[in-house]
Amino acid sequence: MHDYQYDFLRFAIDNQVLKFGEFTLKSGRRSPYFFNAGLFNTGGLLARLGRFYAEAAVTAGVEFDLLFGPAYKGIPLAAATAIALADRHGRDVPWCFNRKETKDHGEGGNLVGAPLQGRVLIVDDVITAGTAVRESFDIIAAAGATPAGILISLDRQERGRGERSAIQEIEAEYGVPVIGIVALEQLIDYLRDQPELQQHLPAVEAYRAEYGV
Ligand code: OMP
Repeated sequence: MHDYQYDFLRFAIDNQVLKFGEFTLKSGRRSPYFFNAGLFNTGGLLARLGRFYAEAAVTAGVEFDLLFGPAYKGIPLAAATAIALADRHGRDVPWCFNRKETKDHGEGGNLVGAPLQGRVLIVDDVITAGTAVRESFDIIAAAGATPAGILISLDRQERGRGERSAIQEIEAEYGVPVIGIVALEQLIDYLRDQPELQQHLPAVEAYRAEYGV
């Protein structure tokens, strides 16, 4: 595990973005943990979050020309990542986002920000079964741009529609990498290392045995 991954897990757990308990997921699965990126809800938290995203993108070495934040949750994440890339990595990368509703006045269109072109890195929160992220590929294809990868906070490493993980399916289908700041694997290692969190390990491991890959 990289230092930034360890720091990110501590950051997410301390701020109760990553919680343990019983949660129903979008897929209907009952999970013993949940990651709610909406709780990075102050300027300071968002600034720190952006630095983790930027660090993960740079460490992965993926080449991209533009960041795309899918509405709604990807929008502040792409903005925070763009700021951190400029402030911390000397890279002033264009970014844009979509709106969910079509605008019929003013500048029109569903895209806001830099033109959606070149190699596009999608910035989002979590991938479980991979339903949400597929829409972004359609938007990128419709604009004639090329997907470069997906950057997310947490890869839950769960089976998607078949036996492979949702992320393996996406990687195979679209031919791009999915970069998680952390994955379930690192979360489990982290829980093993923290005496006060070890109580959550059995449920998380049982969940991985049932739905994991
Ligand atoms: P999929 O569309 O199944 O990949 O689920 C991704 C979405 O699930 C995210 O964009 C969230 O809305 C939600 N989610 C979380 O935010 N955190 C989690 O830990 C799990 C989920 C989820 O419902 O699977």
